Amino acid sequence: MTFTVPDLPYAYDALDPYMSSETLEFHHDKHHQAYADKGNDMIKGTGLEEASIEEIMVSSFKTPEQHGLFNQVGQFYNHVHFWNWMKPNGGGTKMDGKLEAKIKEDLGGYDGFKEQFCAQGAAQFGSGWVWLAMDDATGKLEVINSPNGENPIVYGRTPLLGCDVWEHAYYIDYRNARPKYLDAFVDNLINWDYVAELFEKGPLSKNGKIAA
Ligand code: MN3
Repeated sequence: MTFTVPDLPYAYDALDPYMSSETLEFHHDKHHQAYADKGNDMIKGTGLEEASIEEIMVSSFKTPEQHGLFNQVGQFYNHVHFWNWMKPNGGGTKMDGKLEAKIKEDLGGYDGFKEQFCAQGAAQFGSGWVWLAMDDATGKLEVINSPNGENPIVYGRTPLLGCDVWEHAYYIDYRNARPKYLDAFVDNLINWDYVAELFEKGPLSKNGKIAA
């Protein structure tokens, strides 16, 4: 497959003041584009050229000599979804009823989710991500963090929501205040409609996207 960066689903200034156009221009046009370019370069000759992106991630993650490829493709994938995990006037408690009930059951409701998501995001040492993920085996929702370009897929989980906590995601707008960025992301940016859409689809390993 060829990695192509999709356009942002909103204008560069649409997430102001919580995420500036300057951040989105650098993050989308430079960082995401670089992951695509390097991924396209590094996949040549690996035998994974025809695989799905999920298969490429799972396979290259397990293969030490392909970790360089994994990092680029993982980050490419994470950012494709990251742009969709945000929207103008997003965040807060307004979400699909089924998703809301599941978050209540597994995480203690919105407040429990927010507390864990912000704490795990702040606790991720160095570059990485914080996730709301579904355990493919049990269907249970959980909040986890991961380093660098890793994501729940390589841990047998399905990502429903992810927040980029690499410094490039927030340094222009929040400097070193990662907790303030996480607070703004949860309260003002989350696109719960997209989270609900992924939740409805269920575990990736059970809907044929990746081998169980
Ligand atoms: Mn990033």
